[in-house]
Amino acid sequence: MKITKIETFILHVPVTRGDIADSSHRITHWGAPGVAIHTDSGLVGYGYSGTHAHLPTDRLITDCIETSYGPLLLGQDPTEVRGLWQMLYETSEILWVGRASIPHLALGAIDVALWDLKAKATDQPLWKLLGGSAQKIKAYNTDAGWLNWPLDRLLSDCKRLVETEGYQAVKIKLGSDNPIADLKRVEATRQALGSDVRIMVDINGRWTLPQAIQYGSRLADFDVAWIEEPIRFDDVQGHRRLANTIQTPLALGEQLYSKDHFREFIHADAVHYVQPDVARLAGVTEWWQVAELAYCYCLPVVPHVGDMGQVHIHCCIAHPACDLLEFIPWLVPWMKYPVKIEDGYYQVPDAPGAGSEPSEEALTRMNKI
Ligand code: 0YR
Ligand code: MG
Repeated sequence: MKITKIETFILHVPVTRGDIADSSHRITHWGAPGVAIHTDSGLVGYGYSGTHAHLPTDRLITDCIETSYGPLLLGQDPTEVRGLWQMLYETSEILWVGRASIPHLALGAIDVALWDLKAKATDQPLWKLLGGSAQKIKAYNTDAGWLNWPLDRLLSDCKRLVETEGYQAVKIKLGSDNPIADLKRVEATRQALGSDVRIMVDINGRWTLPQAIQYGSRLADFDVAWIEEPIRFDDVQGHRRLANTIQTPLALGEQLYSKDHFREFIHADAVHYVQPDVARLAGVTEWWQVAELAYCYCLPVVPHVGDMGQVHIHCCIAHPACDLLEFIPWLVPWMKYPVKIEDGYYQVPDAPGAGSEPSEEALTRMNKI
């Protein structure tokens, strides 16, 4: 099989519940800038990154795919995924500006498309190609805990997820200008959901280390399962000091671009729940390396879903470090084989591929951007 054509797309979809905010971002749309890799076999592989639907920067990603990586892929055998990843990563002109940000996101989309092709070419879902056995992965839901929800909406949304939809775990956003009000939201959520539900909190990097020590230490009173990105994303020493100071475990990784970043956090004992993202790392290839690293340190891997779980469900089924995965429903109406959750568990996908192929309707619309 040979690669014959590289085509890019940009999909912007409305977030399901209108206008949502965490401590650092307020968004109305999610972005999926990506690539379709065509082959002489007729099979097409799809991969995409996850963004805040900002057209100028999404175009930087698709331009990088088209003009920097694309020509290097034409004529290659797409099933040699790891070899191609290494070749693309080490292309010296790109490496000079790469290793993070635009080129890394672009490489991630390409890598997912290559794994999608390889799985389709062998007629199996990616989790099987990666060597996994069918198992349901528990989902935790992030789509009720937005920071711009008034308290009554936060509580009624969380209760609906637990009592009606069957989730056993929810994440709520903190990091407002008023940390005392934040703590009251956690307390009220715990009271509303009872003691058996897992509650996580996400600061999205907003607190200073002293704030994280002061307020983070009170989260244990509400049996919070983890505190996510409590302080600035890249601060290894700050997270290490926090991990040594408060009882609540730390989760992070959605803003880390490479296995090198993860190695520094893990080696410093600065993280407990490891959250790599195929859409931020350079795809499944690098995600797998991070998961292996975490597994060797006996740390659970709970991916962040820049892809909205479509590819991650395959990775989680296949990797022994995973038994829980974030769920946000934004891409469900736009994918050919959208992820399915029943009673709080991701169902096992059975279609061949990586789950990364948009629906025909989405593809038609995308091409108009
Ligand atoms: C909104 N998940 C997150 C959303 C999410 C963000 O910007 O994307 O809250 O990525 O932190 O854990
Ligand atoms: Mg987060």
